Amino acid sequence: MIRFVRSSSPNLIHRILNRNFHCSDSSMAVRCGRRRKDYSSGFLWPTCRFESTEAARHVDQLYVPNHDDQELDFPGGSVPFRNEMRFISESTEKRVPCYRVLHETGDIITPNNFNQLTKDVAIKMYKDMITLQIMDNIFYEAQRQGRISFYLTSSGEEAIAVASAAALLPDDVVLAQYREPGVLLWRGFTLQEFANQLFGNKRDYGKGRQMPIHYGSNHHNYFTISSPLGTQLPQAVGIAYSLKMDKKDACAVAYFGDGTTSEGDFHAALNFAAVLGAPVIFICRNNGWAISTSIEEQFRSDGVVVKGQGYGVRSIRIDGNDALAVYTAVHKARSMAIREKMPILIEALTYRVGHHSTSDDSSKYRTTDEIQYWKMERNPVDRFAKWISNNGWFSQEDESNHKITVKKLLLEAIQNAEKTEKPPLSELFNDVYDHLPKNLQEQEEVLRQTRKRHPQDYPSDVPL
Ligand SMILES: Cc1ncc(C[n+]2csc(CCOP(=O)(O)OP(=O)(O)O)c2C)c(N)n1
Ligand SMILES: [Mg+2]
Repeated sequence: MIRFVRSSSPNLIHRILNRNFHCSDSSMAVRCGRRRKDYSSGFLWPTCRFESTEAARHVDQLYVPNHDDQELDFPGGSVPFRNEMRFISESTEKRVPCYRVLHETGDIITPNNFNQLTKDVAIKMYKDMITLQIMDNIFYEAQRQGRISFYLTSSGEEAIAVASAAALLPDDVVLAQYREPGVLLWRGFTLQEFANQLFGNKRDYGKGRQMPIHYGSNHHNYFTISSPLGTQLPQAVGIAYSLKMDKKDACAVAYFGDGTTSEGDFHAALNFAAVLGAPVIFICRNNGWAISTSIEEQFRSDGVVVKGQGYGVRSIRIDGNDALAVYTAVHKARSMAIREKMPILIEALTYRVGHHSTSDDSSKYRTTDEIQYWKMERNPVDRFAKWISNNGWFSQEDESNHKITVKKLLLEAIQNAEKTEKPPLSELFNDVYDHLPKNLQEQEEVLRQTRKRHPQDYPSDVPL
C-alpha cells in the first residue's frame, strides 16, 4: 500500500510513537548505539541517537492533553493545554518505513496498489536505464582520456531519474541537481545533445560556459543545472506557484541529494511551498553520501522524510532502487500536488555506486564491501530487468541489440561533438546584458590582449 504521511496528523504520530517505545532500557541501549554495518542484512542507515528512554516516554504522552478541555486560542488554530511538562523527543526508535513494490527477484510484493505500467512505457524505461549506463561508461572513459574535463555518473541511481520522469508529463517543469540526466533522456534529449554539452562546443545550449554535466533544455522544460547546491529548490517553488496562478495542469519537480538538505535553501523552499500551497514535488535522492560526508555525519534525524512534516509538507519514503515504487509514488504525488495544490516531499533511498565525480576517489572513505553490496544485491536496473523479463517483454537478444545501437550512436555523437568548433570568445561576455556594459567591454579587450601575448596558455580551438 502506498501511504504518504499527512503533513499535520498528530493522531497518526501518536499512534506511531506509541508503537515505537515499548522497550526496556537495556534493549533500547543496544538498539540505540551505533551499529556495526552489516551489508548482508541490508543495513546501512544509522538508527536512533538518544541514550535514554526518558524523552521517548515523554513523547508517548505528548498528545494527551489535560482533562479540563481548556485550549489556547492561538493564531493558526487552538492548542490544548497540559500541566505536565513534556519535551518532544529528538528521535524515534523505529525508522519511517520505505515503500516498495518489487522484490529483488523481480516479483511484485502483494498486496500492492502500484500503478501498472504499459508494456511500451516499461520497455522505454528499461532501455533508458541501459542507455544511461552506457553513457556513464563511455563518457567517464572520455574524461579519463582527457577528452572532456569532468563527468559524474548516475550508477546505482538509474531508477529514480528514469522512473520519476516516466510518471511526469512534458509540461511539468524539472529543476534537477546534476545526477539526473535520466530525466532528460526520458524526455528525448539526444545523445548528440549530451555530447555537445560535455564537449562545450558551439552547439551546446550553454555555449560552452558551464562545466560538463550542467545540461539544460528549454524544449524539454528542464532548467539548466546550477553548481551551487540547493538553488533550484526555492526556484522550483516560485515556478510551481506561477503554474498554480496560471491554473496550469502541471507541477514543478525539484531533484536534490541528501547533502543538499543541509543547505538553507532546502528549508526555505519547503516552508515557502507549504505556505503558498505550491504544486511542487521535492524528490530527494538519499544516496548515503555527499561526496565523502556520510549521512551519519549529515543528520541526526531519521533521514529526510521526517523533515517534511516539520514544514507542513506531505511526505513519503520510498525504495529508490525499485522503479515501480518510484513510478507509483511520483504518479500519486503529481496528482495530489496539482489537484490539492500542495507540495510533496519524496525521500528515495538509494546508493551512489560510483565515485562522486571524476574528481573523487571514494575508496578513500568507504569500503568496497559497501559498494559491492549495493551494486550486486540492490541493483535497480537488474531488479527491473527481472520484472520485465518475467513479463516476457524484453529478451536477452533485444537487450544486446539495444546496447550495440546505443554504443554506435554514442561513439558517433562523441566524434561529432569533438570535431565541432568551440563557441567564439565573444560568447563569454554576452547574453547577460542587452548591451555590453563598459566594464565588460574592457574585460573582453584585456582577455584578447592576454591571449595574444600568451597563446600557449589558452585552448587553440576557441575562435577569436
Ligand atoms: C553550496 C554548495 N556547497 C558545496 C558544494 C560542493 N559540492 C558539490 S556536490 C556536493 C555533495 C552533494 O551531495 P548530495 O546533495 O548528497 O548529492 P550527491 O552528489 O550525493 O548526488 C558538494 C558538497 C556546492 N557545489 N555548492
Ligand atoms: Mg548524496
